[in-house]
Amino acid sequence: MRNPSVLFYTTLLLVLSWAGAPRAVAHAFLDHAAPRVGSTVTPAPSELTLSFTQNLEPAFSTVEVFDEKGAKVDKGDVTVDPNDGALLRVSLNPLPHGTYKVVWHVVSVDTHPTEGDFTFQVAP
Ligand SMILES: [Cu+2]
Repeated sequence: MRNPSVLFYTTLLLVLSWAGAPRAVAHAFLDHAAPRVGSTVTPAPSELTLSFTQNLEPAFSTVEVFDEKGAKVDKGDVTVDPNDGALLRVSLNPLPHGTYKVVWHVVSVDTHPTEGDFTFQVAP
């Protein structure tokens, strides 16, 4: 009768450590973007994509792109990719050369909100 008990508690411990460890770091942080954070690109991109470290809640995840004067230059059609729940997409208006600011607010599937911003440049 002793061995099944030891097995049970060993298994319980393994399950708890497996379940607990990822949860501690389970927020949706920006993993990478296209255009890349801080990059200079040419030609102008027609779409911005943000790839996060965790799947997103589509209803509460958004991104906006602004030009140097603060005018919004994205088309407002933010979607989470149907094939990749961690990928946020938005279409961009034709962008002249200049600096653009990306501002994102997302909620991961574990309900934790994160936000951030960065810039990229379109070369002449
Ligand atoms: Cu989280």
